[in-house]
Formats: sequence, structure tokens, C-alpha cells
Amino acid sequence: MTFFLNTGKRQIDLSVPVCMGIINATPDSFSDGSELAKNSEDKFVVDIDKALFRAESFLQQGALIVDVGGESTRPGAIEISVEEELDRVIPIIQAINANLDLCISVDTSSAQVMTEAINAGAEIVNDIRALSSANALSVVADSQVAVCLMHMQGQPRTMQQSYGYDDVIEEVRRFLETRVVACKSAGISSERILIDVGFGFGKSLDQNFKLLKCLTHFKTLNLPIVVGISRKSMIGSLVNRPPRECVAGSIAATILALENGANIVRTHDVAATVDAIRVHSTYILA
Ligand code: 7PM
Repeated sequence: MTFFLNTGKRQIDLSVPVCMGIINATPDSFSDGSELAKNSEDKFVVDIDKALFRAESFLQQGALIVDVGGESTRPGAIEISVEEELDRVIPIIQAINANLDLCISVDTSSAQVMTEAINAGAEIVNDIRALSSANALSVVADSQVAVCLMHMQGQPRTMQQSYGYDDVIEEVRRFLETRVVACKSAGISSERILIDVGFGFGKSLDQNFKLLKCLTHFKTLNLPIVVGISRKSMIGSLVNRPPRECVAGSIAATILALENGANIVRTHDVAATVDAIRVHSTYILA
């Protein structure tokens, strides 16, 4: 099964997996965010030039998509205001859209941020809350952009406190199916929908690895699969290293995800991920 993702502006061929580079415009992002802070400011202000430079290097390294996020979804993170989120992400999206041929994804759950991001050139809404916030579904339905629906149990602030599943695979699958139905009922065609099991979002180490091992089960939904494993604690806690030193572990897990049908890999480490995709695609064709 080969897929094309329709973002309104372009059709992305997913017959070979593609790489989505992460641009985190958050002060407390554990693995890269504060690198985008303007040095001259006391409070966190994103440095647009640094963000643009990162996006450009992602493009050179072979990413097709950049995912720009301003709300910190790290476990335990505090929620920020919509104004703060807009201040962080919109200027970055505008700058990338004006300067680079990259498909821009916006990592947000807020309908207002989605609206302004789409106006600024975003082509994918990547929502860890799967369009469950007020008006989010209609904002996407009324546009031409694509959406990534992710599963999360609980909320980022509290989601690592308990992991209650009878059958993690079945429950995540059923949740995603329900959100896909909601999208289709609202008029979003399947060419515009991506699904994501949400590694690390209210899941134990064992549950994360069950999802990785059973990723093929999600192929029955007949939609492209996004995976976000990069530098997460499901890797860090195994290899006992801080996020920055989790690249090799993340690539190992990425190969397993690719082998189990991942179509889009969301990553901090684009060059390494593009190499892994090349190795895997060659292996598949041998
Ligand atoms: C802990 C958990 C730290 C998650 C940081 C994160 C995903 C996402 C994020 C994902 C999709 C991060 C994140 N993770 N969007 N946004 N899938 N679609 O690694 O797995 O940046 S936030």
C-alpha cells in the first residue's frame, strides 16, 4: 500500500518513508529548544534566524517536513497561553514559508494557533490531542491542510502518573479509529489524515515497546503512520543516557518502526534518520 499525503499545496509521496525534523520553540524543551533562544533576552524569545538556520540544515540533510511547536508537551510541563504560543511559532512559520521549500507542520492543539499557522503557510496540523480542543476539527475541515492525529492518555502535565490499559494496542487503535471517523464526518478526506500512536504519552516503557512491535496492527486503518521516538525516555531510560546522547538508540528504534510500517519519522536528528531510511529502503528492495 503506497500513500500520498495531500496538504492542499502539495502531494507528498510516501512510497518511501520521509523525515520530519523537529523545531521546538520552547524554553524548556529537554533536547533542543533552548538552543533557539535569543541570547539578549531575559524571558524566552525565539531567535528566528536560529530557527530558520535549523530548518535550512534539515532541508539540506533531506527532511521534507519540519514540525514547529511552541507548547511544551514534555511530561510535567506547564501549559502556556495561546498568545505566548502564537508569539513563539507564527514568526518561525512565516520565515520558513518565505525562505524554504519545506512542508511546514505545526505542533499545536489550539484552534486559534492552527488558524494563524495555516494563514502563515502551515500545511500539516500535528495535534497530540487529535483535534479534540474546541473548534479544532472545524478549523482543519474548513482548510485544505493535512492533520496528524496522535493518541495520548491523560494530559502532558500528569500523563506519566499512571498507565491504565487493558490492551494498549487495541485501545490506542480504537481511539485513533474514532478520531479518524470524526475527521471524515467533518469532511476531511483520508488523503489528508495521518495517525500516530503517541510514544511516551501516558505509556510505560513496556507499553511503548509493545506499540513499536505491533505497529503493523495500525496498518488496518489504511492511513500513513507517523512515529515520534527521537530522544524520548523510552530510549534514554534503556541506554541510561541524557536525551542528546540518545541518537544511536533512537535510530535503532526507528529501524524497527520502519520495518513495521512507519511512513513519517519525526526526529531531532535528520541526517541520521535519512541514512536509516536509506538503509531500510534498500533492505526492503533487495
Ligand atoms: C516527552 C514526550 C518529551 C514528548 C518530548 C515530547 C510527538 C509529537 C511530541 C509524537 C507527534 C517531543 C515531544 N511528540 N507529535 N509531539 N508524535 N505527532 O519529542 O510522538 O518533541 S512532543
